[in-house]
Amino acid sequence: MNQNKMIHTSGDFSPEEVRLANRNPGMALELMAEDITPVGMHYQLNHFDIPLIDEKTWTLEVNGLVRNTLKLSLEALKALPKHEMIVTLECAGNGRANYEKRKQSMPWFNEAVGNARWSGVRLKEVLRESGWEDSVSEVVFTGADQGLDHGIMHYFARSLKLEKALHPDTLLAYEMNGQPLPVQHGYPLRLIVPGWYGVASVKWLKSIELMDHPFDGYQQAVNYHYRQNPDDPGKPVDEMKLKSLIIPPGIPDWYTRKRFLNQGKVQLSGRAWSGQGRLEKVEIGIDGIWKEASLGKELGRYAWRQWFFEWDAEPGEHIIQSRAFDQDGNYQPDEPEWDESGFGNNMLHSIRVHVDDG
Ligand SMILES: Nc1nc2c(c(=O)[nH]1)N[C@H]1C(S)=C(S)[C@@H](COP(=O)(O)O)O[C@H]1N2
Ligand SMILES: [Mo]
Repeated sequence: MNQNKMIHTSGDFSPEEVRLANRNPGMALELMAEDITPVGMHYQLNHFDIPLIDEKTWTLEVNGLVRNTLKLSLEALKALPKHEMIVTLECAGNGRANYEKRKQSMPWFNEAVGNARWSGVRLKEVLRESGWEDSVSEVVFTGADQGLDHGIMHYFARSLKLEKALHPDTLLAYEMNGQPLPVQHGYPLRLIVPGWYGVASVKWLKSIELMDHPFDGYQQAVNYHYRQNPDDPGKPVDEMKLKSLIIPPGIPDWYTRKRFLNQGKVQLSGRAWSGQGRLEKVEIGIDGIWKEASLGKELGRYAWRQWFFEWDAEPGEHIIQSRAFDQDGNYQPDEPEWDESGFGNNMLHSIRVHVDDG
């Protein structure tokens, strides 16, 4: 796996990490007060340069082991039945910077998440038009963005097993929050694989290829695997793990982001989600004493859920923590589980606050 050799680091962030952080904005956590993340506040993860696509000349090609090769305009796609879903997307690297030893990559703390309304056409509607050979097992999605990673030149591409591609909620989206896809989120067309980490949802789609063998592209076969060590063959990153986050209460100090509150009743809130759609409850810990939060309304099978917790804040320093539980009794760990690439860190969220008596 030397194609996947990684540098781990502690402490100061490198200029490369800061540059990636500037190119890939996160969601300001206070925006979790909104059910739907406004377009400009949704996190972004762009591996290479954002491709500028002209919708007049763009087509989606569907090829490979199909009965009919297709070249579909955006208009042709829009003529198919429209499907809409509210979907929480999170980057698999969210939480990477919270590791003691982090991989040098995009240094997310907790902000690589957003919840949007995506609409478009079910992928299976398009695959029904192309048809496929009996031998087809895998579907490859290629974006228009190209670059190098570990010396390998490629277009960003990912695959799904045929069964997942045919799932009624696997979507080819041309709208986000009721508007044409913004350029940074994949204009004119992107895949949305709800419940899975964001990497599956290929942006700037230019082609879909049906194959009878596993796809060996870099972002599929090498990158985006959970690994315990560099030689570990690893397990592919797919469903989003159970997670919860806290809207930082009170007011911040500009530079340190430390939080300041007045004593008395504070309404704490945040969001929780599970890629499997099996969120059961959220617990809030105040200085290590845990109590159950109440849950807000369900926005949909694939959407985050708001939680609320009233806290009677007493003067002093406090640690506020949140952890979600699923219907199988799993809950977020106290410490990150090790991963070579810093993928899938779903440790509980902690915020330190200072409560004033004034
Ligand atoms: N073509 C293309 N698709 C892509 C990416 C990319 O760099 N290129 N990044 C992926 C990753 S890692 C994530 S987390 C999501 C981010 O989607 P967003 O920027 O719309 O939030 O897009 C995925 N799809
Ligand atoms: Mo990602």
